Amino acid sequence: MSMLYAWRWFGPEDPVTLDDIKQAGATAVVSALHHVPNGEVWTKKEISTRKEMIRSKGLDWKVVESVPIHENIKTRTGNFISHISNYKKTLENLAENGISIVCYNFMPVLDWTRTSLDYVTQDGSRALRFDRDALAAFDMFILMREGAEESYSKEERENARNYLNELTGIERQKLIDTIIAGLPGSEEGYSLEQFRNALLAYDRIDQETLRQNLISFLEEIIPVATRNRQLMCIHPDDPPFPILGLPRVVSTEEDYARIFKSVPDLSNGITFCTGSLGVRQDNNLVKMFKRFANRVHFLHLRSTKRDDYGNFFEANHLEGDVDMVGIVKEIIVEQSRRREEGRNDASIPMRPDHGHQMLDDLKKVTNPGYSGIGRLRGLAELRGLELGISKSIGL
Ligand code: DNO
Repeated sequence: MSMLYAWRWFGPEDPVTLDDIKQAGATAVVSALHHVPNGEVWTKKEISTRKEMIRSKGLDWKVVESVPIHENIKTRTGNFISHISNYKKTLENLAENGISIVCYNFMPVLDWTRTSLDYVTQDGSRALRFDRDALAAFDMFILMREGAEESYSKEERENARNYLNELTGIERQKLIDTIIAGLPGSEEGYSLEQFRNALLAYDRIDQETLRQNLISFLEEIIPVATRNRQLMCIHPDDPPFPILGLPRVVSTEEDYARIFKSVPDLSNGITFCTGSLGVRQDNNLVKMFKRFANRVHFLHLRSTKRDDYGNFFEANHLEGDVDMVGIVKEIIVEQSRRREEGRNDASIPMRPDHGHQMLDDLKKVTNPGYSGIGRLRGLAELRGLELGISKSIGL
């Protein structure tokens, strides 16, 4: 039995079509109703329309990524009570449509963050990259966040200043857009002014408060998911360390352990994203996977390559710092264990996460990280890896 090969599809506007996805070797789709404003209920009708669109091409809408969490829920301010009740209603409506795996994240203000979307790698393909000096330059000298200097050492401040001085006006604007205009799948995009205000909402929210807010949210929604036999899977912070003075609570093994200890139900699970978690040297991914294997409801497989300064770029799927061979072996072992237990979630849904912009995709406008050919390469490599390991260990 193999993983369930899935592919993220952003909906009818996605330049990579459902027909393309079938040819890539995926049988399932990961999708979301991105047009529904964050915080509103996804109606049964809207969900079934999307589901039927996918089914008509012979594919299955297996995972929702993401039902976004409104900022009011993260900060427990404003209308958070009605937003949580809408969230529950959305879960009910998804369950009625037979959709049982729901991915989400609890990153304050921004979903995933990069500073460059077209970093040229050694072979000429383009990758996403995170550069600490670029982020620091944005933070201190463009956004001019109050107190930002305190987040950086003297050396970092100087490096950031030098970085900024090298930028042309166009590059500077590109940096701003990359950080705050919203990467694919993010439900929020901001102007600089809006962004400053959004950060202010976290002025009095430290790491422990944010963690408590997450747990309070889980205490409300996990019982609903359990009743509906749904699996919730929280995506790690990307990058998995604090940025822009914001707290982070889903970056390490200890963070996950605390989340699961507080709300132990099995439907409180994880989107095991090797690329996000792998950015931290102190995250031992194989160890983490083994510890939480039972709760891995969804897999994002990709790799990153970091340097000693804390910069990283997205490497080819089987290269970089992630021990993909070790992880895929553990996935196979876990799937076999579930099969023996007679669990109906023995085949874990995965998607090849991100990919380089390469070959023909270099001539197209693509969703950064989500071009067709780069992910096709990733999926092909990962399927081959799984098959090879499976055969060699006889599982
Ligand atoms: C980036 C993605 C994230 C992810 C969300 C999950 O490519 O992995 O946008 O979908 O953080 O809620």
